[in-house]
Amino acid sequence: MNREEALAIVKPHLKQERYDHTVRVMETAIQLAQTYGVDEEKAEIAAIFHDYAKYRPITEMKRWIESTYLPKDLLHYHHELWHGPVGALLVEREIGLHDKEVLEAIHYHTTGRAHMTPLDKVIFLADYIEPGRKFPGLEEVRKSSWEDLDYGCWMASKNTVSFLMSKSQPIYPETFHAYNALTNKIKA
Ligand code: DGI
Ligand code: FE
Ligand code: FE
Repeated sequence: MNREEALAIVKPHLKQERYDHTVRVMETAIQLAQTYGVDEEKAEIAAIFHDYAKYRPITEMKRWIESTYLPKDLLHYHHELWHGPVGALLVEREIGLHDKEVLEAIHYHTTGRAHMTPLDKVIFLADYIEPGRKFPGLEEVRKSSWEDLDYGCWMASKNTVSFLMSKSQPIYPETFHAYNALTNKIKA
């Protein structure tokens, strides 16, 4: 599947603004992959499909979580977290994409996880720093992202955890696991 085919498949599943975000994540992910020696084709395809399930009805995502191998604890957290794991499942089932590394990068793109693969990190960070984003502290993350992949991910993860805590939001365990693992890695 080439870039044009993949984009044409994903487009009807997204609103225009989300499609535009997807294209920017793709461009950013390819640049990060080039910078850090990560497989560019995998980065491209994972980025194109990372938000595949973003607009699935909450009830449908809930059913997929209940009826498959997906972690049940997701049901106790915000439904915004569901589109990554459900997206990975549906990209495999509906698109027939079976690359485990690509599916895992899609699965964990919102929360991260402990010991993220280089591809996980490229997608996680590209989603956070793509040029259309506006978060407090983002310029600093953008700058670090081109100097040190772990440090960029650590800053993105730290900002997300701080933001969620400032809003008194529950934090999913994988989100903490990502932050803890990255903190230990950059201190080592
Ligand atoms: O799908 P996107 O909008 O491109 O971005 P995303 O997949 O990173 O989703 C972002 C949202 O997910 C953002 O509002 C922060 C939120 N989020 C990330 N980790 C957690 C979380 N929300 C909760 N409640 N808990 C988390 O651990
Ligand atoms: Fe997302
Ligand atoms: Fe996204």
